[in-house]
Amino acid sequence: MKIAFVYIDPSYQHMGPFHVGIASLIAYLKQGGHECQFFHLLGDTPDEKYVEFLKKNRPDIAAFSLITNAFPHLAPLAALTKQHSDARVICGGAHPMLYPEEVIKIDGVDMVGIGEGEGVLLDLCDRMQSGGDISDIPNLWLKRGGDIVRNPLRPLIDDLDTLPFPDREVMPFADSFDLNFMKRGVFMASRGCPFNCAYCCSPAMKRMYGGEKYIRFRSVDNLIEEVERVTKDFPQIEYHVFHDDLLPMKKDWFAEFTKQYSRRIRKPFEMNCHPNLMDKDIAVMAKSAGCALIRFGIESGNEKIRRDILDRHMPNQRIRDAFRCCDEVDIKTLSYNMVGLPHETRKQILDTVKMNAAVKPRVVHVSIFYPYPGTGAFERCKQEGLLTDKFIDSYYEDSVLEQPCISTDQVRAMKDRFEPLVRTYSRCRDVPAPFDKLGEKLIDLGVLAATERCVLRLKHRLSRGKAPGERISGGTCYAVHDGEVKVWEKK
Ligand code: B12
Ligand code: SF4
Repeated sequence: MKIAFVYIDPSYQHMGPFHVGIASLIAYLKQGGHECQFFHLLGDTPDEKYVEFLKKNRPDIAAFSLITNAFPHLAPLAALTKQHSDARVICGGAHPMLYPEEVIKIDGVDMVGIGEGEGVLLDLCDRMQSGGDISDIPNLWLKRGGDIVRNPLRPLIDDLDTLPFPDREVMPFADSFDLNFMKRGVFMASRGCPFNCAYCCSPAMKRMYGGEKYIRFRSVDNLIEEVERVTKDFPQIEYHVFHDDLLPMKKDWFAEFTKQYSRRIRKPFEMNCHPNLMDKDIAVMAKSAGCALIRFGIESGNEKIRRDILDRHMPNQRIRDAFRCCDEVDIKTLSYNMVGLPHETRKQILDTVKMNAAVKPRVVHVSIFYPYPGTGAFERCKQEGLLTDKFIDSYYEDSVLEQPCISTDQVRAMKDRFEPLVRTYSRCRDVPAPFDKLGEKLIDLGVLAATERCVLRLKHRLSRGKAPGERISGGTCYAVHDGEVKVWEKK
């Protein structure tokens, strides 16, 4: 069978055309004897280019990988696929997994893959090839006559080492190196996360699988073998990125990983960690293996918002300690932050700004809260009537919430001013007491008054040609280059 993977990527910013999930599926299907093709569909890709791709490659199956922000692009693409090819259309990925009913309804979509995609796609290709019946494949939902057949979930892949390494040819991995300093290898060592943050899709997927063992790790040997191979195949690579939800989740595994990584790879790397998991041991192990950057979710600097809205349970001191552990061994840090959370006021956003000013991450990442269907946060926003039907391609641009405690323009203004404010509060903290506290109070007052002015300026900029929903500020990009974490503004 010829299967064409389409990566709908409207908010493409700086990461290039590599998608670990699709690369895993391609490797699995190739191993099963099927021919895979790939189309990277960006926000500005003209329809003609996609039609040309279909006509040239004549796939039997068009497989769309979708996150929520890409979903509104699906209907016209499914229609184009049907109009210009004989391909059956199947969708999978985070959004179809958590919202299959909505996806299967779309005209032109024949099937939806729920859960992990490897087994369902291989069974589908094999059965279509042999002319067999496809209606009872686990993880597959399909249209049959006027009905929808909803097959149950198959068990999760228990041993991730049984999977082939993600394919880096069909999806042109080397093309991602064209972008600035981003000469990096990209890997996943695990699937799943033990935490239950209300805004995240990971717990929603875990719930879908009930009591099954959701968190799985590849063996260190298996992972390091892939890293070695990629380092050798792509000598341009300067550093490696582990996209796992939390790479140091299991201390023993991480100890073994860092030991082998430092011996066999010797390149800087970056990873995600959770403040609750971070301690001196992890920091020392990470440093010994060449870790250049650790990314932490602060998300909100206000304990009440974290606990009551985000289901992230940790005191402020824990966050400060986690960053301090990294500072002590000279590992740079990145903080993820959200503004415009449900019921969040400008003052509470300032708590997040101040937390960043206190822990001084090398890279500050800020986005506007976006509730993903299937998550606890989405349900809450829906129940409380906070959700609008606005569609946004990227959560750097706009809020989909409407709430009395803060206007959308104020959220956008706070998002736009977040990083300069972190710098300002940070400078204030360097002033001796009691002037530091006094300075902070004055800035608080200034900021709350100034956001009104910012909102007016923002409106002025919008009226000069930036439509609502278009990106206002570029935000921050970073990469490890010459062993240092370099930061630059997105265009
Ligand atoms: C690495 C990562 C990134 C990387 C790389 C992107 C990528 N897709 O590889 C970067 C940093 C670029 C990124 C960016 C973004 N990401 Co991201 N990312 C992740 C992360 C941490 C891991 C993805 C991964 O590799 N998973 C492992 C693989 C094996 O799983 P998978 O991709 O889901 O694929 C499996 C199944 O979904 C299925 N499948 C996938 N495609 C298909 C297709 C078919 C036909 C079938 C049948 C099955 C199928 O089979 C695969 C193998 O089993 C996930 C969280 C997570 N733990 O999954 C978030 C996640 C996917 N990202 C998310 C978001 C929101 C974004 C951004 C929009 C953020 C932003 N505003 O910039 C962008 C969008 C970029 C884009 N267009 O894809 C959300 C998506 C939520 C949602 N409901 O849509 C997630 C789920 C995190 C979250 N908040 O909960 N991301
Ligand atoms: S720690 Fe990260 S990956 Fe885990 S549930 Fe929270 S946000 Fe999701």
